[in-house]
Amino acid sequence: MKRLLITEARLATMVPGAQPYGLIEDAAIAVEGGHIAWAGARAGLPAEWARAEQVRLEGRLVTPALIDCHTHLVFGGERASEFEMRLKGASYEEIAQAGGGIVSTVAATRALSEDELVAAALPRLNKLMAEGVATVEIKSGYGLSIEDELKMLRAARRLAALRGVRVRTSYLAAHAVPVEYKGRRDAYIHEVVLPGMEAAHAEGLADAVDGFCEGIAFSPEQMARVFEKARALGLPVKLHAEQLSDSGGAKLAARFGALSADHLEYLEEEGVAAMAKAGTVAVLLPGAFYTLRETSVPPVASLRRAGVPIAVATDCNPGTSPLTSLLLALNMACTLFRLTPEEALAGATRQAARALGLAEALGTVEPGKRAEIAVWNVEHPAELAYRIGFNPLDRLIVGDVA
Ligand code: DI6
Ligand code: FE
Repeated sequence: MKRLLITEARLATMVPGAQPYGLIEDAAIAVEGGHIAWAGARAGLPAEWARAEQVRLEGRLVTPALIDCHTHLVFGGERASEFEMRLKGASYEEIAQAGGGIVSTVAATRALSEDELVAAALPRLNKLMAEGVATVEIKSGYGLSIEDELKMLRAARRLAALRGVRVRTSYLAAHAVPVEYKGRRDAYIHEVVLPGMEAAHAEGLADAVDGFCEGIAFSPEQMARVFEKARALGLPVKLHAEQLSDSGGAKLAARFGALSADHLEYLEEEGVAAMAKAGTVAVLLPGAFYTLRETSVPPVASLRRAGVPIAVATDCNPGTSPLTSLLLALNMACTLFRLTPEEALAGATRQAARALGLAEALGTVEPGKRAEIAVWNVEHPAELAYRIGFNPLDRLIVGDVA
């Protein structure tokens, strides 16, 4: 098995404990067969590692590789004209009701082949990876027919092989009602969402099932039907909840033991309590908050008090968050939502891993985890959230350390 010793690192393990960021000065990380075998202060390195091949980082900061746990990276077209409409005063909901919004991206996505979708998504994926992202969640949800949803999921999976990145896919057919089902949401769920989930599962294309619980999308009762099917298939669930109003989505997600409830700008205390009890991660998406010029802030202090794990992601999508910088999302989470830089970084590492059900393998630098680390040209981990539009990544060291 290939062995590698990383030395001269300032290591932010992101393991919770006495030290902020789990920081270890003059650290060494021993890697074997793609896993971390040992990590700690160099002085304590077991003698057997003394002669392993070494990579010296000359004091650079090391963190777990970043994880973007909520994206809609695969889609066709763009929505700059909607951006212009909103600047003239139209709201997101008004545009959606007038046939714009998600369904306009559906038309553009249906028009592309799987190959074309891959090609459209690659520059966005490249941009995320250039900032230290080694795991990215990608949702369907712009196909809204069985074949087009499967096409999106296949395209997402192909990105993984093309770029050596870990992709987790979420089946999001319950994202919007397509034009051909206008006014017939229940029929859409019955005829498309549920059988499509079965087809995605049969092809091994879905790691989780997601939905959009909102007045302009699906009710908690409709989402419950979707989640029951997911449960029957053994698929974990997550939910876009309380983004534009308090619709009871977080409570529903918690009732189904969801991995995460995402957005949460309108989350109330009851939802916070339900999430805490269920261990559901709160995924905050400041890019969407910023783009929509939202004024209601997710209840960060309540989430903290209740011990709900908080993750941060880009929500990269053409409508509400045309954002391909996870570092900028961390900055926004601090400035707009008042997360601490440590919480923000945990939100894109340890807590993001949890939001994807990958906490056992990823998200911290400690023995037993996958060796997936980001090396940065900064002194202190707070700098990752502090800068705006600056990329200090030195390199990503991933997987089998080829
Ligand atoms: N909420 C969002 O912010 C994205 N999806 C969702 O349910 C927006 C998707 C879009 O507008 O294209
Ligand atoms: Fe989203």
